[in-house]
Amino acid sequence: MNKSAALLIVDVQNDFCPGGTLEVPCGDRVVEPLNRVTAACAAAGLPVLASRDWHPAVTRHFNGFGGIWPCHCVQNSSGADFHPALQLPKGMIIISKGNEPDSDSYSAFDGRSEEGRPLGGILQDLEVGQLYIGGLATDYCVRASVLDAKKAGFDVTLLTDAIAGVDISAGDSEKALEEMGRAGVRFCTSHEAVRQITGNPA
Ligand code: VGL
Ligand code: ZN
Repeated sequence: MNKSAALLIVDVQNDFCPGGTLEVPCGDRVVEPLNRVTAACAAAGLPVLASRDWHPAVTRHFNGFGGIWPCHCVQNSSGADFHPALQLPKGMIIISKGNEPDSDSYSAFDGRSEEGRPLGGILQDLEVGQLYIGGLATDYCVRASVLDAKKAGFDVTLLTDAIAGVDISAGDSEKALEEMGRAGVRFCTSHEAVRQITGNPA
């Protein structure tokens, strides 16, 4: 049986965008290319999934409680909302992660849908074989989600114009891209992805 493709949008939330509490430089630049691929998927009937960082107010992930990060993406806060310009098609699946107060849960594969189903199982049920992935941040949640997707056996394509990194240390995103490349991840732009999805020149 032919397995289908799907789009996984990682953590495109207000707190990771300009003005947010854990601002990724130019984080909002991912929105337009992601919307392009989302529209192509919606038109082709392919699943779109969006992960969100969904932390309790007290978690070891935050610097007030032993972690390294400023408070961000607290459950039900406006900082945890998806960026307002991100287009989310009807029927898209939200994956929440980081709800546990003891873990960082960078990977979307640590997350669950609103019905409590893990991402890996959802993708299996949808008979997804190929994942296009983009979002925030290249060196943390995108990296972890991409590597987990490869480990789980998916054919993974990273959308190179739809990612942005935190780069706490200069070069972190570069290193993450090299690591993903070594793991066998493919790279393409949102325009190339649209061409692949629609089979038409875009
Ligand atoms: C992320 C740092 C802390 C991410 C989440 O989404 O990449 N980064 N929490
Ligand atoms: Zn977080």
